Amino acid sequence: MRRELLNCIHTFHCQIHSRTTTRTMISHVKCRNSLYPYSRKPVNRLFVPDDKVPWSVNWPEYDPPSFSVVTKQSWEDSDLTDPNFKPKWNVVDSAVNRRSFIGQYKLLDGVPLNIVGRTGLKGRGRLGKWGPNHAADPIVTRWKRNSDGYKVYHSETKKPVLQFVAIQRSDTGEWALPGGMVDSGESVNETLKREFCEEAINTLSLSDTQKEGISRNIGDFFNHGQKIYQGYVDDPRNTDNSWMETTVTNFHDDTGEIVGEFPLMAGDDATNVRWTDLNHDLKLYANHADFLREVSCRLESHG
Ligand code: RP5
Repeated sequence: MRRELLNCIHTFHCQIHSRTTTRTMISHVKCRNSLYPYSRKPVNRLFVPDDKVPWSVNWPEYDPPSFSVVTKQSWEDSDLTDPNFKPKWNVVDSAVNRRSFIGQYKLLDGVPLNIVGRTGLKGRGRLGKWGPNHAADPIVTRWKRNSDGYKVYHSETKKPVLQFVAIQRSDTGEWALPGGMVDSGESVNETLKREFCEEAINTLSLSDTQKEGISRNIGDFFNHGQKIYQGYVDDPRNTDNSWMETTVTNFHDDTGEIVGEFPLMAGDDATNVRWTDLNHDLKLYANHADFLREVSCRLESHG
């Protein structure tokens, strides 16, 4: 009875999910009403109730604090008051993608406005770009198997258990997908593979010959992904003027003989890496758990 109920809930959830994913799966919770993450001094956001999120809702007194971290890295946008900085919004601007997957974002006094709505904080926060900051998130999956190589089925739902590669972020300590920013001029496919290799296999520590070997082995695997989502990320770093967007792609190793056999080693921005069982109550960075739910529905796994 309990199994039937669980399966029924899962099926219902998947039906709802398939109607809402990719275009409208927008969550805007972790970037509101919280302390801004990992700042030396606490940065408080102004409280933004649900009904005041849309910019179209009149709120004349809205005057949130401002916070921007300036590191002077080459990929970082300059201050908008810099006369030499002349970004072109809503287009690909000299190899920097300033378009949003959601649509045209508006500007207020020349400053981009968060495409989803208010966050209670002005400025660029810790993000490098004003407006959309584009990332790519690979979801690398395999079936959980027992020591004899047979798939493991969940005792209650009787569905096969899926495992995915998760990394632990060095900044917040939260578990997350091994994603990262799309570099200027880089294709999303290149980012997906590069970020997985850097964060989950630690290719940055390998010699060029070792890197080439790995690249040959997993190159083909990374050419056959299933796009899961393109759009806004509910990232705790988002502000009223800077926000994360991502392309999420699932790379599934059905036999477990390709990437499933790879020795994982955390590298770059990751302090830990592991194969993680997919479960409905996973707590992950930003809204990464939403993306995994979609994969679970598509592959009909437990979760
Ligand atoms: C999230 O931040 C994205 O989904 C991606 O996982 C990540 C990219 O930022 P960094 O890990 O490069 O900081 O919003």
